[in-house]
Amino acid sequence: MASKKASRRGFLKAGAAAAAMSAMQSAGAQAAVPQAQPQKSLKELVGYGERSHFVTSVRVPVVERPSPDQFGLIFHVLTPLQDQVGSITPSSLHFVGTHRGSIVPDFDPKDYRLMIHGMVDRPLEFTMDELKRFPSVSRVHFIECLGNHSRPEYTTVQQTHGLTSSSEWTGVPLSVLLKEVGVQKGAAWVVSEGSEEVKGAGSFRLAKAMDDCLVAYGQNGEPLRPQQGFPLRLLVPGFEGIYNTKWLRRIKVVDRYYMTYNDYGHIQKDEEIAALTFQWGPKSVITFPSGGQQLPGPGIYQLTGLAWSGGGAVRKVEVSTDGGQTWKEAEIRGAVHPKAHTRFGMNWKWDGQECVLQSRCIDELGQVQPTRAQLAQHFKVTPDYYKTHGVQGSDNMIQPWRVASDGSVHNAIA
Ligand SMILES: Nc1nc2c(c(=O)[nH]1)N[C@H]1C(S)=C(S)[C@@H](COP(=O)(O)O)O[C@H]1N2
Ligand SMILES: [Mo]
Repeated sequence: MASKKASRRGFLKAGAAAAAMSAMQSAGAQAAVPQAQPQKSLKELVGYGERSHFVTSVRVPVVERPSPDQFGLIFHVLTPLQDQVGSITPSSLHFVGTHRGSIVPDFDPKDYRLMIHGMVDRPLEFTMDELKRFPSVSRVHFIECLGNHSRPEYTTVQQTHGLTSSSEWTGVPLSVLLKEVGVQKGAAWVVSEGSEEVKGAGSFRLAKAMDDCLVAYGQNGEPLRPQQGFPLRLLVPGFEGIYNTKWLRRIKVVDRYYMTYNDYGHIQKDEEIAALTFQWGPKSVITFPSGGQQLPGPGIYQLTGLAWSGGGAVRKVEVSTDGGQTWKEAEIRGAVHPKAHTRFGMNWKWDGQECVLQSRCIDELGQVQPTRAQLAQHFKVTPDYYKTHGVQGSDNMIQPWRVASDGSVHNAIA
């Protein structure tokens, strides 16, 4: 290994060379022999590709409830954040928010209609083809379910944070469609409704609808996946997941807040907590090293993770490797989009001692991701409160990971 005086570049080179050496030794220094992939149907693979069978990363159900359950229904399933590279979630690994007992509907886009009505001059129904005659926009945004709570008993980042994913969504700005129908004076809220049995309806302010919402038919370069709302969903960027109505069939412009199915289990008496369930605060998590992973030994690693905020773009991410005593700015490694997962990373040398790793996101509004202790102080509870209670509002608290001296990594929420 290089001396202390060596440049960082030289040091990294030496580290990489040592790592390559040990990898070769353990492989018996034999070159891999290329082998044909087992293929299910060559014809199918010509039409639509498949990942390598060596890649096995999968979604898993939340700890609390199996999916599918005994009735064949899907509850929440979690994105494998620990395996992801870059900042876009592959569509097939996008988390799935529960549809509360409904099956995923199977709509023929030819028969599909979106209706916009209520306090408008010209109530209109749009076919999919008509929607595609409006200029499209493509934007990268995260979706995150309010159920994304970290708990001491969760062991992996998939369990603590897997109810968030980020995609490039393509569609028509809702503001364009609202101008088309002509919003009347006195209108202040919109109600959006889905098409499955429980409808997944929700209300939010007209100001948000006119700002950055999208009526989306595309996801990562192709039509939405059925589990994400094929053929049409609403994107309410930065807001709690529940507002992103899937299988969107109706938007009603109204003059007041409408109680909807979304209020079930979400309505809050405390105004401050209620406000916290609209827009996500700044949030981040280290995905490597994270809970359940194993470091082979001391040396240089790429510490990496994702940061995002409902308040806009990520301005910077800071990382602490000493339990929060000191913080260092991480590198942003990839594109920065407002209200989207943003990849960060840093070169990190693990000396083999037990340590606690944490990241914190600072967004373009200057909002700083809080620790559990800070949140407890704010809500006037002891930090122990969160051992047995959920977080008030949405959970954007800093996630600590403890690296034990044997290289194993653990959830350090205490
Ligand atoms: N129609 C409909 N839309 C819905 C829901 C629903 O049950 N029905 N669930 C919501 C919830 S709670 C979340 S978190 C997001 C999840 O989006 P995803 O499944 O595409 O990840 O969808 C929202 N949209
Ligand atoms: Mo959700």
